[in-house]
Amino acid sequence: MMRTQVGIIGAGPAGLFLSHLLHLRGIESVVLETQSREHIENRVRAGVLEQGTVDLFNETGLGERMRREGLVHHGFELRFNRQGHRIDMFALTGGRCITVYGQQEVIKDLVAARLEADGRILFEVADVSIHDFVSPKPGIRFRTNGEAREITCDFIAGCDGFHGICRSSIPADALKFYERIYPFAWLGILAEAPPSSHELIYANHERGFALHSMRSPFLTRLYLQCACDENLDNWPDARIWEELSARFEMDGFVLNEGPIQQRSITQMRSFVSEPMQFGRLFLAGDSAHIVPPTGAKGMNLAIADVRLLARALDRFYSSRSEGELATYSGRCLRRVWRAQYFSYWMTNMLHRANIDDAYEYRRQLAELDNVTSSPAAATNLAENYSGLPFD
Ligand code: FAS
Ligand code: PHB
Repeated sequence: MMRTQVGIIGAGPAGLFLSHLLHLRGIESVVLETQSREHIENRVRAGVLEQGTVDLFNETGLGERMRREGLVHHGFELRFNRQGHRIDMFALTGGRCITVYGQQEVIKDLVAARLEADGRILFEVADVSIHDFVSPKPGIRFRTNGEAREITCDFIAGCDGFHGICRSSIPADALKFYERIYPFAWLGILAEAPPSSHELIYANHERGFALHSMRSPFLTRLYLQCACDENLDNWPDARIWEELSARFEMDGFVLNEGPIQQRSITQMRSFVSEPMQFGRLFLAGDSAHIVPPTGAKGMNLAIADVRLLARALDRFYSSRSEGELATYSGRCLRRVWRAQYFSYWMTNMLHRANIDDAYEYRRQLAELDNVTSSPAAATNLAENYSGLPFD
């Protein structure tokens, strides 16, 4: 029987950063992860860190490689009607910007920091279940190397993502779900090609949405809107490049092509499960909420949740005060719903849900014209995209 203070389910950005923050406060934790270390360190997902996330990583000793390899961006481009319009985040927000640094790099840095501090991360566990989390002595059962094991702890952090077991372990009548499913998905590729622009480009073309991002001066990350039931087999490289070029078309712009290293389809969903806590079980990140990736909020929200959870747990252990634990969910949800609003708004401004709806397309173009010509509208976009200051 293992014993710890905080049992953490899931070694994604939420679980690993929580474990790191607790360690800095002298609080013990154990992280359980179903996948291998190699798998989680190579899973290509998010790419954009908000200003607040970057500041937190620097303040907590995680920023060294991010500062060296991350790409600091002061703005990004909205492209429509074959014209590019730059949103100057840095100027509009008084100096806030984003850093492009792949989620897999964040995971590598977090795993390295935890293992260097003798943190306990159990990879490739199976049959994880959580118990007695309404009591002051919750427990976690799992199998590792075929052997049944158990951990007793004071608290459980459910950081196991949308498909994990923690949210579904809470009695259904204690939860309320809010959901929006979008009638499109993203086909994403990672290509060995130098970026075609030094910043991100979000394009709303009559053929549909496309996004140009990157991972390094040699790796471009690209997405194009596709059908929810799209089959990657119908997208040979030539078709992917042809469609992306068409959607980014603009005089003088050339999309650099190269070997495609990785390709995937990501479904688009908005989802919130309330409350984010039940007894001594606290949910953080994708286990409690999902946003469409258009606003680049998913990973940043996970970090914001565990920043509050670590502080609340520190108050408990340092002064036996349960006040911040009791209000954890409400305090997270204010930021979660602001991100839900922004991600929903940006997704609907940039994607063509119905390619035949001519009115909707002209309305979108007018919205884009407004947000790129009104300083007030552009400031609102810049403030949300670079990340709202922490409470
Ligand atoms: P995660 O899902 O990252 O981590 C949960 C971890 O728990 C995983 O490692 C999983 O293996 C593990 N786990 C699951 N069940 C378990 C169990 N029963 N026991 C133990 N461990 C268990 N966000 C963006 O901002 N931009 C993007 O472009 C973007 N693209 C994405 C593409 C895909 C395909 C997906 C799925 C998500 C994407 N996201 C994107 C969102 C993503 O970055 C998440 O917001 C972020 O990973 C959330 O982090 P966590 O909450 O830690 O959850
Ligand atoms: C990425 O680089 O993967 C990325 C960037 C911005 C987004 C989504 C994904 O909105």
